[in-house]
Amino acid sequence: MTMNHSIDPAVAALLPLAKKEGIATVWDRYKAMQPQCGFGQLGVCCRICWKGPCRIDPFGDGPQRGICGADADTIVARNVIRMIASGAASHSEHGRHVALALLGVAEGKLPDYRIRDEEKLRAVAAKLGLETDGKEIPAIAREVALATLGDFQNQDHDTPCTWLASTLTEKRLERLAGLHALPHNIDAVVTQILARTHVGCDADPANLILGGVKGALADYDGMCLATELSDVLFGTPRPAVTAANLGVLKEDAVNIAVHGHNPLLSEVVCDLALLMDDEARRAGAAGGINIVGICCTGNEVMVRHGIPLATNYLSQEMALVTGAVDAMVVDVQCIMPSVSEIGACFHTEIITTMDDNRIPGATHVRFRETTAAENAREIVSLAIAAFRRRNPQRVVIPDFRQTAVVGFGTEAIVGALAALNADDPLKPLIDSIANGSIRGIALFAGCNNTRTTQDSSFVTMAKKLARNNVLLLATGCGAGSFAKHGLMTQEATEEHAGDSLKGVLTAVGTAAGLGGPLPLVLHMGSCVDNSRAVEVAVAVANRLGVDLDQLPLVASAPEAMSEKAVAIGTWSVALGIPTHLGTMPQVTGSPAVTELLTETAKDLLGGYFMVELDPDKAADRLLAVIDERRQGLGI
Ligand code: XCC
Repeated sequence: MTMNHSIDPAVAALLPLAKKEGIATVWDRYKAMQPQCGFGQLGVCCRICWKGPCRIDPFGDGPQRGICGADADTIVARNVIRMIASGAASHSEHGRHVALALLGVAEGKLPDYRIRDEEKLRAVAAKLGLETDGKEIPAIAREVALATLGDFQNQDHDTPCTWLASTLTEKRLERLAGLHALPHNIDAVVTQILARTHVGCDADPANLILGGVKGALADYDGMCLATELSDVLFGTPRPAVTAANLGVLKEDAVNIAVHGHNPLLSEVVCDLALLMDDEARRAGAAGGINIVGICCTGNEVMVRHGIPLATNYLSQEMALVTGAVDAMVVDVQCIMPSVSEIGACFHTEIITTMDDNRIPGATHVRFRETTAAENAREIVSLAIAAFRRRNPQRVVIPDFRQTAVVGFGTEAIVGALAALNADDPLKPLIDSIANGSIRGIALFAGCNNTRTTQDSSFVTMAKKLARNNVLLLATGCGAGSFAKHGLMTQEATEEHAGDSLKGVLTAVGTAAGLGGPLPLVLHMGSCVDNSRAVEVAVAVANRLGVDLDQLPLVASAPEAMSEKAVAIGTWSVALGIPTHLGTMPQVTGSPAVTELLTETAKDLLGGYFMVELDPDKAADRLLAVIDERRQGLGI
């Protein structure tokens, strides 16, 4: 394996240090894992019952059926939709947590939280079809929370989830209803996937995949409500200038890395850090407390409050290798269990906070919304105490940080466009697409994966697409990649955008008071914030009177890794969006499932998966798809 681990210069700077200290990283473990199981890679290994494990011989000489009789198509389909169920469960559990918090705030039970964006609350209520006239904020919040929780409780199969039904185009809803793919209840749909994939149940690959599509749409519903209600509680993203990469750690400050996904924890830690800054200074930290983000928690606080991003998924361990992180505070999802072992090599407190997400060796502070400030105070105190134990001789902060202009949620994008046309903000965007100044739109999402060189495909594809005048949106660890590599700057627009795209970004950015163009890639937020991109697309589609599968819009997850990414990719396809994967999905052991996802989906849904591991070729394929869509629209 001669592949480079990462194009991130901070990673390159720290890997030799990790080696010298005898610290194993994700890349060492990846190497030790080679060769990886070929059956697993093809998706043909079944571990669903204890007669197994069974695996299908991909070459046809050995068994073609598992002990129960399931063939490769059944096994692959079951495996992939179980991944979707887990992804949907993860996003939606996060969403439920936020919805319950909103209810608690509305009922005056959570003194450490408040509604920070009343305008957004009213907008959300209107979107859900709730009457708000003459009602006080707590009453509206309560109704919104209850309507949202209905998406976890509704037992009427013919009534689709509220958020889904109020955020997609009519045509899309009809199409999905025709396929019986509209979820009525997030929890029920996740449960149904687990039930139908139990030994001896659904064996029809097409039927299973359709069940997976429904699960993926439940995932969309869960992330949509998580995003929108988080805005209500914590503020809607606004453009802000901040920075990314490990150079945002400070030698003279108590460095607290917030890592995971759910803003309910990180927001209160940020609040408490402000209040406890003096305490940190008294402990000898002249720079006070420095909060930095990792993964999607990092993206959440970055787009809302301009908190710098330390790094994205694959290099989370590197943050610890700097010896400068005093506490890594984690909640849920994408936290490598290895962090506690690496933290123990230093003075770093690894603090878990959620009772159902613990890591051996970490300190557990039981986080409750009812006692949030008290819990956050304990967390920050642990960080300050750890700072006192920090060994300055072991601190190596690589001097890499890039400016990042972030915070482009739907409201911010529409707000910027309104500077050009206050009466009809979407018009400048639509005109630019119609006249070809913007050739198309690409949403970059998804993770990092050891199977590719970290960040490399993101950067290669984005530069090529931008040169070809494609407007770029990003979320999750994809957004982290762009932020770390300086592509969320005005300079990047000057350097990499094609002439007509540059013209549009400059006109909008200048009118919006940015004193120059919008950044080359617009940071929309965390993974749950992919729903923001859908919101923009739906607004454009409605305005044009077309459906989503007619727009020159594509999505790409060049380094997809997690079950959540499988769920997101699948709803992206279900919404009609051609969706590129830059890592090989574990489905190719079934020609039937592969065909369903890459070909049949096109007829049924308008969207489909495209797999291309070479980023340069992937960009070409996306451009071709964009042009095909433009032709279809006659533009
Ligand atoms: Fe996790 Fe969201 Fe993937 Fe990053 S992008 S590795 S899921 S943190 Ni969501």
